[in-house]
Amino acid sequence: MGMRLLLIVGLVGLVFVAERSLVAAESRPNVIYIMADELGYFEPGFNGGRTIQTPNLDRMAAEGLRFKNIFAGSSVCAPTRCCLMTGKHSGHSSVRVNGGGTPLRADEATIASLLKPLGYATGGFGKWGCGGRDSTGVPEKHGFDVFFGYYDQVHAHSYYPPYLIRNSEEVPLAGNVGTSGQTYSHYLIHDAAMTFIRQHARQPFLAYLPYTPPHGNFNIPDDDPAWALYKDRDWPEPARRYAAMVSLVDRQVGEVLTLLKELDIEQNTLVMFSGDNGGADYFVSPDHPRGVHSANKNPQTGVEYRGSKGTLYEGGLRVPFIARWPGKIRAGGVSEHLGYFPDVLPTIAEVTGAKAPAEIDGLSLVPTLFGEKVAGRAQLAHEFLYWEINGHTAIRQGRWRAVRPKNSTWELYDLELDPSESQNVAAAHPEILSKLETLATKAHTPAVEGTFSKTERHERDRRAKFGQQDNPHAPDPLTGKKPTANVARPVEMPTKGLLSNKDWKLVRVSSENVGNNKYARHAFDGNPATLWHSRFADTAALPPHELVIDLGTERTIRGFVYLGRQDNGWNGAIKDVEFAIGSSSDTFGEPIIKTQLAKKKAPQTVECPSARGRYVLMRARSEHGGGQFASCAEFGVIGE
Ligand SMILES: [Ca+2]
Ligand SMILES: [Ca+2]
Repeated sequence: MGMRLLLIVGLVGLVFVAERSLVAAESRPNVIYIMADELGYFEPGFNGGRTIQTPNLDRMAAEGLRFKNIFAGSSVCAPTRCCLMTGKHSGHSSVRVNGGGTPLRADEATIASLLKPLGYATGGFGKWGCGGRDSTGVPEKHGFDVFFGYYDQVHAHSYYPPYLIRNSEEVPLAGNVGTSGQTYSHYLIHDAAMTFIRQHARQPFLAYLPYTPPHGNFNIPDDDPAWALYKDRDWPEPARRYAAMVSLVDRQVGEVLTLLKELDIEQNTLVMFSGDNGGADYFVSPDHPRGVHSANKNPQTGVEYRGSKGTLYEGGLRVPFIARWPGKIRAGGVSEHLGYFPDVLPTIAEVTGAKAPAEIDGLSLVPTLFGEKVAGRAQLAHEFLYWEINGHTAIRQGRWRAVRPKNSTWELYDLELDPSESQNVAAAHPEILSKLETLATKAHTPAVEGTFSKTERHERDRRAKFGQQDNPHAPDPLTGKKPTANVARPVEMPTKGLLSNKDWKLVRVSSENVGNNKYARHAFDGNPATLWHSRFADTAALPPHELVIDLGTERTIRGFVYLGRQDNGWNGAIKDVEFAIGSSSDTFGEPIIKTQLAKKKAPQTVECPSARGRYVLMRARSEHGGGQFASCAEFGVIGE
């Protein structure tokens, strides 16, 4: 069936359904959509997870329908939220970059703007990510009566911000300075969501709960009951905090379901729960190359999904996804149906009697949710699923999946034979690849973002991550603009005994965070306020992380000096490290010294046996936080 014919069938189906099942105003159902930020596909118990306790989600899945193949709209936070809210895929959506506050256009319909005219109370609680303050994308201009939480995603990096946002106004949080404080923001967000549901129990409501946990910082108060479940495990602390944050969300989902029962509205409420993008493979180690919690590796079969958050392989896009509606959705079902986030808008439109806009890419999941008999029609299948982000492109059609990584050529995978995308079969099936390429080319249109009327409040929200909201000279925490301003009193490197770095050249680096201006050359530019950081903006690079430097001429070397990052972050503080000296930049022998660095701001000297060489290598093997990053503000060489 050609794309056009399928499209026509799809549109006719939508119009037909919208008219046939127009829901009587007095019986319109409530809709709750809960989304955890970064939850990996295999992490919840209902998808096989073994390290994290999710009893409430497991019960919700058992009482409802578990989708095995519903994919995220995109592989990072903001673009995926845009697809969810607007029903468009990422070749048609407006928010396609992950800067944090990129706005929806004023003219775009969202799930909330469709439901509001039908008499729905519409509330959002958590991380918006579809437009910063004073932009065309703010939620209160897109159908939400109230949105409480974070508008900008950089603001949302902190669980102790000095304030949260409610309908573009600041709500102060007592005792918070950005990096720490007394008021855990997510408790307030969840409380506000519960209050909203309670207040609107007697009228139809939409509650959109894009909760921030378990997205890092990996913070949860020590007195939270979820922390007690993991505090004594032998994982790095961030891995324990992460698990506790997932169990926190699990507990809160349980509270929402209990509240529905208490209010006697669970028979009239559709609840959906999902992750937002593919798992990030957090907390990797030699024993756990795909992370302690195995986000993209089936703990039961060992089958892995390639890639993780930020990529467009399966691991970047697979999310846990369940739906529950007692009496409407049969309990304990499992669906293989292939769909993605753009399907959520037409699904909610159909169950509420709203009319979905014509230009969306999603297909209602109602026949799958309620059964084709009840729905009175078959489930429509997508002709293809399409994704793009940061120059990467991917398209899926049935068993076939074509992926074009940034600046590379198309790859083709047969997911039926090769779910891990390990064998590129492009050469064996040129006709299939050619067809998918054509579809992908047609699916892409240039992004048209919304706009800001002014940016001061938006920039203030981003600085609030570090409690720097009142300092207009502080740098943007994501872009690093004005980097020196972020460092009040950077520690200078010692000069005595160090070789001059005037003629040094960077030979190579394992990865650098170009998107954040944290270049490798910053590790020896003489400015302690600038730093090298390994890549994390789109996909995280895995350790080891290396810097290779050409000293310009052969030297006698007696040691090294490491200066950790001087801003407020500890992310990237190197723990296990080794240094090597060579006469060629291509081959280094055994490291001349292996040691551990401390987590501190002061320069750290590592002495080594005296050796001669022109090239030095620093190899970071682990980070103090147990994460996959490395950073360095300055690197010095002791010698003559
Ligand atoms: Ca995310
Ligand atoms: Ca520097």
